[in-house]
Amino acid sequence: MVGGSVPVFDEIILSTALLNQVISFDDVSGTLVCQAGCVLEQLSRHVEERGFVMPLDLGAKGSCHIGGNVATNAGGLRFLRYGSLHGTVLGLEVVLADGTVLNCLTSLRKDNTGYDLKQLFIGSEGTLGVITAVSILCPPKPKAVSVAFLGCPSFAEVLRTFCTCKGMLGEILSAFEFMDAECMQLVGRHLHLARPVQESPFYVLIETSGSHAGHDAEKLGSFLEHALGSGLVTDGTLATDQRRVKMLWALRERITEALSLDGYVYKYDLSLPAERLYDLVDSLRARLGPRAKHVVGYGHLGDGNLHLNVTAEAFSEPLLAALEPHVYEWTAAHRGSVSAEHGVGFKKRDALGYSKPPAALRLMCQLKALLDPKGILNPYKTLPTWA
Ligand code: 2HG
Ligand code: ZN
Repeated sequence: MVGGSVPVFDEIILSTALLNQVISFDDVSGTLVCQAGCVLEQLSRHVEERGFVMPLDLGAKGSCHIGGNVATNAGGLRFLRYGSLHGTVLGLEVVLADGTVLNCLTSLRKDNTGYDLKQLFIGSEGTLGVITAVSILCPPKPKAVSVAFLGCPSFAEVLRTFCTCKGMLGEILSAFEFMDAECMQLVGRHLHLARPVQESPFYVLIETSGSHAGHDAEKLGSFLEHALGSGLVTDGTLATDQRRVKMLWALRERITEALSLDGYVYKYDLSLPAERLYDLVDSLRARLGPRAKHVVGYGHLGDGNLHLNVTAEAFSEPLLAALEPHVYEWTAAHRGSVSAEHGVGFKKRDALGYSKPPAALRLMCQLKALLDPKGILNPYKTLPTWA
């Protein structure tokens, strides 16, 4: 997405793939300690066998490493329920630029001993140190998971559905995702996934996870009755068995893949106030006209995170110039973030100023100079070009 892990000039590539051992799992607290090269899906299986789940889940789970997830502060599909890795990571082992092994691999929930150093490395994209091991808090595995896939007549109804949902489902709500009609057309066209509900301008995927299937079903049932009865949603389907839950999730999780089969993709990952989240998609469609094949909006509405993607037959400078800096200026004007969950990497480093004040950028550069004075760790990434 942002080229955070892509070598561009003269880098040496380190692989942590052989650091793939689970070190320990405490089944009272749910704390997993493992090496950085463990694949997320394998860790998920490991903790699920013990009655827990990983606090993060993302489309790339079959190949991504936990060390990379932490280094990039990956968001993903469980963010709404379990929050950011800044909260769930309890400790890290990191190798610093001078070779020092910084062992902060604690498993304590509370440790208020001055600066919380591990936070510096979460989301630093490997620019301040190399994460070699992670201690992470896993919540108990929910006993019942249900997914509702609904069609909404407009974005205003998507927002109202979200508010209603928070009110009526409360503590069992674990994901609230949305996608527009063009996303659905693209997953249909390129991946042959069937639309599970009537055609609508917008779709939402709501997941609930709880400890009592009967209790969750009752709550979800009365929410759906209300949503359908009041016109918030025009059609919907509900899944509780694992196979159908997965099938409904695939419609949302595989949008990225469908887009990549549509042509060249310009990708933006923005944090915006939920009420204004879709305005940018509408206004870009009008601005770009037939120059774009598709302008789509989808994402983690529950986290205020829009994935704005524009497809075209091929890369073109004029189209890029119509997108940037417009998208960033629009985001800054609405006090959003130019990178919600995918980080800065190589591509976004000169857009940082739209989301961070100069004093914050200076401090980032000072930290980089302190921890990596020779600039050997993931060079050309994360920090502004002028740094
Ligand atoms: C998702 O939520 C990913 O599907 C990818 O974060 C977003 O490709 C994208 O724009
Ligand atoms: Zn995402």
